[in-house]
Amino acid sequence: ALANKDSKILIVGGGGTIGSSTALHLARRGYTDIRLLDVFQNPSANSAGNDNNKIAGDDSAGIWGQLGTEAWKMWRTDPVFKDHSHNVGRLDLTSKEIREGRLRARYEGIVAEGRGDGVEWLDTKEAIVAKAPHLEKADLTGWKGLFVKNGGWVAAREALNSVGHELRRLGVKSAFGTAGTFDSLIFDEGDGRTVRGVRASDGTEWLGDLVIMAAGAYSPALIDLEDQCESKAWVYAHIQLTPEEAVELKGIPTMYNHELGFYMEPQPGTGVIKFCNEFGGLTNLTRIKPFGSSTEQLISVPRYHALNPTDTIPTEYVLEIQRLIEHCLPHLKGRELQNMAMCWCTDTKDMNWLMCQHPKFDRLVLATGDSGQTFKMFPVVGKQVADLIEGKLPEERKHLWQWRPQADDNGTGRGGERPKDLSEVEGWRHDPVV
Ligand code: FSA
Repeated sequence: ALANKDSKILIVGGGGTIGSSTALHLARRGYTDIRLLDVFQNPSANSAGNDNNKIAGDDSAGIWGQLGTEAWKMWRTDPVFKDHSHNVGRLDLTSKEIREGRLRARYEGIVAEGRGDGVEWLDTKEAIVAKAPHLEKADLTGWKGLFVKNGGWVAAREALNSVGHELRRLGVKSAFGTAGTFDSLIFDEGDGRTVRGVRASDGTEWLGDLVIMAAGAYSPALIDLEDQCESKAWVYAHIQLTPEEAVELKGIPTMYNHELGFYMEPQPGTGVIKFCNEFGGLTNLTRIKPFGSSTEQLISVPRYHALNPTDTIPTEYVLEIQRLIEHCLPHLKGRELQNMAMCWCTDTKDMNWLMCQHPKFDRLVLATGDSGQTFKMFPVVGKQVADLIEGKLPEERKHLWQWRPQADDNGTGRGGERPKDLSEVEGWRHDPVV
């Protein structure tokens, strides 16, 4: 084991999804000295999880399937999570053959694992409309895909907040602001290898027996990950519905189409509906020297909305979101798009987490590499980190999430073209004139 119940544990990025889930599991297991470090307190304004909603559900096969089943069960039953999940079902649709093949393989995998009663393959417009009557008038030519019964969406910000409350109740400590902002690792005298803590950007030194780096999209900018994680922005826009419009869309299944994008039922209470187009993400390539690197590297560094509140989204994605709305909900065509923002996640090349000990620094555990998977796993992601620390993580999972600078897109990842960079797209920057 990398720690015992009395070890001092520091979690860099403790205000976000992976960090706070890790703290929750460690605290529940009786660890007594956990400290969250972050710029913002939970729920961190920099976290991609700090959002109205996220897609969730028991929708996969294999290891992700095992995790998804367990996560959805916790979303429905655990007192910290259960009020924040909405079991309206989830559609995962496409009109492209390659994607259809992958979805079909996923469906067959789930059936082969004996969980076929939780999914349905939708082959026709009628089958899709039977699940989502609001698509009755939409052109669904060629659309096929999966319906996931045990799923829907989760109120992400609320859930992050709920975990934050629970962490405080359990006595987890924290430091935010400049005292919580990572600057560098502290090592044993002159050794450069054995981690003894974290130096914050204001010079505060936090000593610890184990450091967990769970800084999400900021991870590759903070510490040299040898090109294993690339952070990218995805975007959203909101429409304010009238109460009548909101009632009409209440309880619709989460609608995801791989070419057009996705939306979930309007937010209960406010009638705000969120729309996202789907694309390969946007980088913000910047020349920096992360801790542990001897040279500057070109690294995609998040440009967080909370710190750049006048940023909106590139014009081309506004158009794509409008196309999604026009295709699926034509009665909302032309409505004002509000609160447009980019949020930042990090991808590995094979779309599996990076969750392992750092090979160059003892007592440093990495817990990052979201790859579009993590919020639905919020209740269980920290359990994997806790298992890793306790030496209980099954071999197969250890292998999947190991340090692997040699890994490449194995065909299950996003594939496609290189993502565009913020410097190549227009319409998002509205810096105040000074
Ligand atoms: O299928 C899903 O669970 C959707 S993941 C949600 C998403 O917005 C991605 O579609 C996007 O590409 C990015 O990974 C952020 O997360």
